[in-house]
Amino acid sequence: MRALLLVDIQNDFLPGGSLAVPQGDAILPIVNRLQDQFDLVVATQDWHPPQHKSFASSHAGKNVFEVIDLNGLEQVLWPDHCVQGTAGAAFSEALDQNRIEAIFRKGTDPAVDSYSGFFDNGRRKSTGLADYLRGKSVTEVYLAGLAADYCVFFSAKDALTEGFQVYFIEDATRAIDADGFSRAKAELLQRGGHLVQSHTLLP
Ligand code: VGL
Ligand code: ZN
Repeated sequence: MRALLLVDIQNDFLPGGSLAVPQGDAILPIVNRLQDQFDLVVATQDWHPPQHKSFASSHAGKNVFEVIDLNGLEQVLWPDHCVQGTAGAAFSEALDQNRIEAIFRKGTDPAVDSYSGFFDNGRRKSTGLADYLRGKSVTEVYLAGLAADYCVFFSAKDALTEGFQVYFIEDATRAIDADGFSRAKAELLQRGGHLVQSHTLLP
């Protein structure tokens, strides 16, 4: 079975949002067209409590995009984003949501960030996504969403370590940082992942 994982297609990562990914909205029509080509569609949702430790505003004297050590993990400090229950945390109105069978929320622990939809950044807690997919007999995971160099990339890496065949739909993602995305793509290929373009999946 083939699953499409829609990563963090939320207002705060789209133009006008607090952590807008450049051209993030360009993926919306693609992602909507792709959904019918899959047996299963699942989404992740970045879902932080207020004053999450990944927010620069939670650290006096620190600036957005500075990197700090957070309990032994390297942490980029982000603008406040995807705060639970806010409009910024909601999925885009332009995203077709009818085919989404399950939503896995992440980043809910105030002290640890969670880029991947499978595990937190310290790999201490699982969201249950891998077992959910295995329970649905999924063997191939296709990834789309935002941001390519953070949450989509980390989700793809964990999907590989969980034993799925992984396909990163390059034009159905956009990155925060172009160089970071180049490195991410090289790493994914080196780990056995595949890069695909949406047109190869559409009729
Ligand atoms: C993300 C930074 C912080 C993402 C989430 O969805 O890529 N990036 N939180
Ligand atoms: Zn976040």
